Amino acid sequence: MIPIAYSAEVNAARAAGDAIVALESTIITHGMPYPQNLEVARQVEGDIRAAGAVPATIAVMNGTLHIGLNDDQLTKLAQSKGVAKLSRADMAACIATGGTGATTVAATMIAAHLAGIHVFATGGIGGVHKGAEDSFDISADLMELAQTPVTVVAAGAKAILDVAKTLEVLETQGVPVIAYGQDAFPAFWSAGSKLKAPLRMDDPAQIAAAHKMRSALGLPGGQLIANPIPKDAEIPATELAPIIATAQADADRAGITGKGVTPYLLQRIFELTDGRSLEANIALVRNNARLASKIALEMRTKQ
Ligand code: PSU
Ligand code: MN
Repeated sequence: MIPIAYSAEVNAARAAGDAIVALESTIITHGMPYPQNLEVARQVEGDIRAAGAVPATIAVMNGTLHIGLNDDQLTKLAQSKGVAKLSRADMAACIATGGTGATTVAATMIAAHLAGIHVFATGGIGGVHKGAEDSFDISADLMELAQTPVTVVAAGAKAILDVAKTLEVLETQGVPVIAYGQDAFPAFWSAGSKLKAPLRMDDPAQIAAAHKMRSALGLPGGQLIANPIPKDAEIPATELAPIIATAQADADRAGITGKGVTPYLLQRIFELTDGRSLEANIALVRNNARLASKIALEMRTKQ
């Protein structure tokens, strides 16, 4: 038996067959500093409600897998220090031993699928890190997209990653990568990039239809929807490149490895941009929540 707890609004939405959008919690505990993390978590949930869907923030707390958090639980999570970062490898151990942990994209997809939720909004996915040919640091998020049927809306992949290699792995794994409303694969803090996305769609209904067609064809796995950051919030890639290089060099010098790499780089870039990276991050997560809500509504109406 899985110790699983649904929030009141998610429970009601499940019973009524309403549209639900899953949200991850690592972005809260490891991706943004307090108190902005809590403000953003609340804003994103509000954006989803305003769009006519129901938010389900996912986390493990004291051995229970929560699908949807109430405001007390969200606040507690946003304030906690040293919370575990859970991916496919460690989620079961955390639940079985009564632990507390935030879910990454991979773990959130697993939980969303268990709960019958098909759509999930986040900021950026994990990917192939620069220097992966030596470190082998490739996020489990990519393999999860290949096996768990959840459509994930993100703003592309961060330039802290090797984005070209990330796209190669996604192709190898058979994951549809769909840019929304443009040809280029968006570069997280910037809307455009030199890389073309393998697929493009301009309509949330097409994205929902493609998700269902995968399952009809018997294909496992989900889809990655790459939604460009709104133009008024973007930071030019040329401005960020030297900052990312500095952050990467600092991480190497400090000997950061494994799960520590992504949170370290995000925090260092936040410091080096005087918080501007966070402003952009907030704008793009909210934008992704709005698109995910539209997709979730389409999935429901045509079921
Ligand atoms: N990328 C971001 N912000 C984040 C993360 C990635 O721009 O907060 C988090 C997500 O939870 C993602 C995880 O699933 O980091 C990937 O970590 P790793 O590279 O260790 O797999
Ligand atoms: Mn990693």
